[in-house]
Amino acid sequence: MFKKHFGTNSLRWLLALVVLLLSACGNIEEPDSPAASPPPAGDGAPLTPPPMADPIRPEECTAYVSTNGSDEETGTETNPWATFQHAADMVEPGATVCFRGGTYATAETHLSQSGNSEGLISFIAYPGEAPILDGESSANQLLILTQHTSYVRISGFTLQNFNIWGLELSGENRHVQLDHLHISGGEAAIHFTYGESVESAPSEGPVEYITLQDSIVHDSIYSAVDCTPGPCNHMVIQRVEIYNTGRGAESFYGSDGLEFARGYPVLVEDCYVHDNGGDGIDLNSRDRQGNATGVIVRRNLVVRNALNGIKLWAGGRIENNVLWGQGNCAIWTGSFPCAMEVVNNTVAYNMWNPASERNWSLVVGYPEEMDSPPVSLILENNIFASNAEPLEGGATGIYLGPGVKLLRERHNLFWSREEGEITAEFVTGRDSDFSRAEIADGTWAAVTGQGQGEITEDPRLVSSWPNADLHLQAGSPAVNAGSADGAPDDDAEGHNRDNTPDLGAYECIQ
Ligand SMILES: [Ca+2]
Ligand SMILES: [Ca+2]
Repeated sequence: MFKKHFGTNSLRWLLALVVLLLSACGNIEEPDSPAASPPPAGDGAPLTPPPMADPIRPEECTAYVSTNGSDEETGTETNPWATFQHAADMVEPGATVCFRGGTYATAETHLSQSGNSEGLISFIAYPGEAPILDGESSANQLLILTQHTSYVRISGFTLQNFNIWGLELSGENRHVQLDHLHISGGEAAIHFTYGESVESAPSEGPVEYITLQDSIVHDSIYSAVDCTPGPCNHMVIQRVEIYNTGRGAESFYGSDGLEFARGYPVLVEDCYVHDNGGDGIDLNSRDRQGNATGVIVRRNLVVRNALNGIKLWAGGRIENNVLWGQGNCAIWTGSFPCAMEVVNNTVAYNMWNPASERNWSLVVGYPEEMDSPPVSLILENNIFASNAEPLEGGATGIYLGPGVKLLRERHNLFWSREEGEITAEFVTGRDSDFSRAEIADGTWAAVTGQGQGEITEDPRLVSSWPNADLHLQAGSPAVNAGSADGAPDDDAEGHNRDNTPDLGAYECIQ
């Protein structure tokens, strides 16, 4: 009887109550789409189930593919085709090919028909059904958009058991919409552009105007979503969960969750990027001229990646992200000349894993690829706290390189390394390390002309490593401590920030 009446709603209320008891600032909102909202921080479990396609109406289907169909048939609902390849060869602009549920043994499939600006060609799961494209460990690739194939939508498929790439856009592909996909395995789940090496020019050209939304990609050998050599321009990545890539024998360098070597603008938002063997999000590593414009990385939950969490080499805005559990520096930016904005992020409990390397929690303009890359920096409303387990020692404050110019640095909270919260190599005439006390007593502000509203207290986050929850506890000194004109309108979870924004990615919602 108890079980019978203890339904889903009751469970939700109970969960909500537990969260409320834990923290007055906790997130108690329901996820609004399968891959949209990260689970409570600390829950490393993959988001399931695989996302389904946005519903279309059955009457929108113009052709059908079914596991019991035949390519000799006409592709109607009652006489469906059998293979993706046949459907791809038959379609014209405006076509909507609906795939019935079931597992399709799939060989390398080349999509060479384009839609146009009046009508995409859509390959989509039939409403409510789940087609699976299975390479049976013999196909090296599953879906290949050949050079110039454009105006295509691919939605609602699972791609599995391929050896190299699940989905490839080989070059000169534009206006491609990828959504509600579940792709696992291979060397990369999704590969954009083609070239001899990361350093070479793309042999089939760039890809541009691509959206990847509401999808799950994981367990590739190298980078899960890989744009090398690039460039990938005008890219939108939203609500994608990327995890467990590069965890095998080939792990670490070159095994990022999202790796775009070249190209911009790029928007990466509302993604959950976790437990990858390299970096979480790595953009513009080969854009050596610097000054990448329109690169925005915001509202992502970036957790337990073995190297850096977010790495923007050539500029951009990093906003409202939550980063914990990285095995190395959480945010690494500005290796080339550029403008960087780092605003309202919560960066805490990185480098606590015993396998971690001790490094700074934020790096801007480190002389590595270039001597003293010139970087103009806005650094505002962030929390940097408890980065690296305190007993381990090591450099865990933030690093600002010799070429950094502070446009605005204010309203940040520093609570990691008492003797060196900020290392500022551009400062001359004194030691470049600024202690917590020197931030608190105004020394940092006097030297730089910045540093208004800084906080050097424990931010009182909800919970620590290894089950970190970086929401603020009620009464945190970060509450209402932000700069209003610098803060984004909403927080990482879409809550409107008030006139007194909190520091970090989460506004405290009472
Ligand atoms: Ca990388
Ligand atoms: Ca507030």
